[in-house]
Amino acid sequence: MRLTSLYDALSKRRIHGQKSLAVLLDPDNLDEVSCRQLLELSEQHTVEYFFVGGSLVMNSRQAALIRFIKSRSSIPVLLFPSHSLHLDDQADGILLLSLISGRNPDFLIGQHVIAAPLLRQSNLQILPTGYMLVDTGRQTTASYISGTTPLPHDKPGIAACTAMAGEQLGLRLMYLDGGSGALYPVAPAMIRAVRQAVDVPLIVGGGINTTEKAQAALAAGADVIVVGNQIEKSPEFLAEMSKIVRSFNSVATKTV
Ligand code: 1GP
Repeated sequence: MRLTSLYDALSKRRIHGQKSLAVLLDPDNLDEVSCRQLLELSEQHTVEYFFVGGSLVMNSRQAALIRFIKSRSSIPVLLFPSHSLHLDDQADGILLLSLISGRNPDFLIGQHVIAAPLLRQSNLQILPTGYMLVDTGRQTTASYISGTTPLPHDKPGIAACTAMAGEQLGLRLMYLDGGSGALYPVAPAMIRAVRQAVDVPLIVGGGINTTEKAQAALAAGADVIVVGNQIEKSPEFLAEMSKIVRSFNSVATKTV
């Protein structure tokens, strides 16, 4: 499988210490009016990626949502699927998630087998991602639906070894996720441990709902922070998040 331009860009940003902001758009929670507002804000304030998906996706709005984004924005859309049915060729790429924190074969490899021929036919750029759910205070939809136990919040060593194994198996991104609406975000100590354990770009999300939490995740070594809920609740939070990422990047540029 050839590595893709989206992956190359992420890798280069990581090498140059450039952080990125990803906004999670959940088709279950977004109507056209709020989506339009978010797209306008994303044009005014830099956003590197839109992640589209959610743990359930109960409605059939995903295709319409992606069409809407693609008609109004050039920001890359990455699918963030919860199962093999959530493919959509209108997106630019897919975070092909293997749930390596869990021991459910269906989410480690099973869904991927079902999706493989469809993915091969599609134009989607594939980003093989080690997906790690972390316990962040309450059971999330993702851990419930996947039937997996998340990584203990205060065991950075387990997360580091899990990421290391994922990298050794050939996964090209790691995603530490507290799950949408997590009571508290992934601990900086865990982000730091994973950052030190692997070379691949590191995505961190779940429960990032203040500038301090975003700052802490970036300082600990996240290359991409993902924000969903808080931006859905207060769209202007997108501007604050973008500002924090830009301030990290301007320091990184000066020190290169
Ligand atoms: C969840 O990482 C994402 O998979 C985003 O979480 O909605 O809590 O920002 P929030």
